[in-house]
Amino acid sequence: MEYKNILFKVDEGIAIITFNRPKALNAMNSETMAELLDAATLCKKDDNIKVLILTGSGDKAFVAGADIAQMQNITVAEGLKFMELGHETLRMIETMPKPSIAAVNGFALGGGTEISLACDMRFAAENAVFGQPEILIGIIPGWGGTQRLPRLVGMGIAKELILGGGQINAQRAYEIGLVNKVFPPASLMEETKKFAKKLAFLPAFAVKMAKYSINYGYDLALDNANRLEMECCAQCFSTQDQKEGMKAFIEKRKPTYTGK
Ligand code: DAK
Repeated sequence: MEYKNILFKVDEGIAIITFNRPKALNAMNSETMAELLDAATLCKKDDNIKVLILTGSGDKAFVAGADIAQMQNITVAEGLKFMELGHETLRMIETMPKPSIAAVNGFALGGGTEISLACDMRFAAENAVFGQPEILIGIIPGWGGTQRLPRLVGMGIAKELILGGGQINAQRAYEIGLVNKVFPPASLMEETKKFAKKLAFLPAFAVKMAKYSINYGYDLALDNANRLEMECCAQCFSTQDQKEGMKAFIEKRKPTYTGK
């Protein structure tokens, strides 16, 4: 697929998808969402890609929401189609067997916050702004905001943001656990890549099992979730990386992982 609204590059096992409609503050129209789905699917399938980073072009916005100009006159059926495309894309990113980081470099409103919520981690520039302002224009979040936000920050704060439509800065996002780390804007990408590199060198199967256990255990009853964790952990003993990791520990040297 030829990309018009995103940039996609891969370097040393780290894929970077950059939303690239700066004139509309990288607002997500259906074309951009289809491109994100395509690029993220490539990341999921390519074993050479270890980590995915999502970010926005320019210094003002990550994604300023779903494209209001495109949405303003759509029908219920068209709205449902746009929502399904978004949900399919974000669920795929959320469950892909490798970590994803949203590097939020400015406005992440509405769909922008929702995209970041589907990533495993959110790193923010000091000038980042989060919020679910959909209510202010007569709708509600349509790409998982009403579900992922309460799971991450709790029901009370999620309701404050979704029902009130307010915006919060990076510091507040950090305080409520929406954001993992905050950096000066100029060092956001460098710091995100540094962390991604660390993840990329870890044993891939263990990373996959850890993410799987967290994702699919979260909504289970504790006994079932613990059973899932046991199965995931036990599977790690089938890998060469587990043998290497433990051998290297005993021999007091750094491990060399092969992803096998
Ligand atoms: N959509 C389309 N264009 C946008 C946009 C957006 N979300 N946000 C900004 N732009 C465009 C502006 O229209 C403007 O275009 P021109 O006038 O220059 O042609 C350009 O980007 C620059 O924006 P501003 O001039 O407004 O820049 P400011 O610095 O003054 O303000 C801002 C920045 C981010 C505070 C402001 O642009 C703003 O409030 N933007 C809208 C934020 C927002 O409400 N986002 C939530 C959108 S709703 C669903 C699927 C998904 C969703 C819901 C349902 N279904 C399919 C049913 C999710 C919905 C949303 O995300």
